[in-house]
Amino acid sequence: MTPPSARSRHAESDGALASGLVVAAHGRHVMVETPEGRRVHCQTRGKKSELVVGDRVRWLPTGDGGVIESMDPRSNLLFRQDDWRTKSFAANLDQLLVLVAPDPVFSESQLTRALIAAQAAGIPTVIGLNKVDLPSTPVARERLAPYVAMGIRVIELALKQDPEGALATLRPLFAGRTTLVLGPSGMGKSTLINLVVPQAAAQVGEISQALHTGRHTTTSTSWYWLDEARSGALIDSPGFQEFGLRQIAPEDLAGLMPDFASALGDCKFHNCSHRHEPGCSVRDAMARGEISPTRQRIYSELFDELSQKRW
Ligand SMILES: Nc1nc2c(ncn2[C@@H]2O[C@H](COP(=O)(O)OP(=O)(O)O)[C@@H](O)[C@H]2O)c(=O)[nH]1
Ligand SMILES: [Mg+2]
Ligand SMILES: [Zn+2]
Repeated sequence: MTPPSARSRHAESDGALASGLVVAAHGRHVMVETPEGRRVHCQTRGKKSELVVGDRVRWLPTGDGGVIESMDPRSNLLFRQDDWRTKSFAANLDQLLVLVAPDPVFSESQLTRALIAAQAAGIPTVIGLNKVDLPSTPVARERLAPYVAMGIRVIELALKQDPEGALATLRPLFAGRTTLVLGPSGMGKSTLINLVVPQAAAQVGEISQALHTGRHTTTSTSWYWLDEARSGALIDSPGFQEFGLRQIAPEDLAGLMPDFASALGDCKFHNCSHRHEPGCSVRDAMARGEISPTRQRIYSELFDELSQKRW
């Protein structure tokens, strides 16, 4: 039976609930921004919060703070699933920008994993090749050619050497949208944030103080407004070592890799793994040179990884 206190609490809160956007989350502590732009330090009722940056919530004002009562349904959630834990990046994204560069050399496996996670979550992705002023740029372009061929947009940037040119490319891409920026360290993520976000440090400084994270802001996910009107936003997520895709079944992998997906549908075996079976339309496409050797290797490695039992 529902205790009377819980029932009345619910009845009371119905009329008084406010809406808001989660701009930072740390344990049970959540920073909620009201539609007017006021930031309220809220707490969740449960022990641990599932809320992530980008979530929309209903909250109940309590003196100087608030209590989260519910979360609105998400349009999407980008997350990675390592062997033992799920790490959510952010929710309700319009797009993902993955930043790479010729130097340090980026991992194509990490890039592919981010693209697969985004595809599985239904989030459009753009690849940003930064530091195109460097002499090794043609090598990086060559490595990205298969991604261009499979229909992914690749934009070229020289965030440090040509900030004006970078802004001309990025402003229309970011305008009116919520964009998560991901990238291994050293690719230019901080340079990008500082270039496009007014008062970047100030926007996150007070939050980490208020939530008592006691950690440097780069270790938690940050929300940045791009304009006074708060119409466009960037989300900066901390770097990662692993990018597990345990949420994906091996048989779904090919369908989430566009170069593989376009070759699907004509395999002799309905449960074809596209690795050694005869009469495989994906392997036919490989033989015709339509799928790059690197992508084939990554597919194989991922297929094995996702096929392994966890226990
Ligand atoms: N040559 C070159 N270096 C850049 C460019 N953008 C950023 N960098 C440098 O790359 C290094 C890493 O940049 P940073 O923004 O800290 O990368 P983060 O680790 O992804 O945040 C710094 O030394 C930057 O000055 C660029 O367009 N060209
Ligand atoms: Mg950085
Ligand atoms: Zn096949």
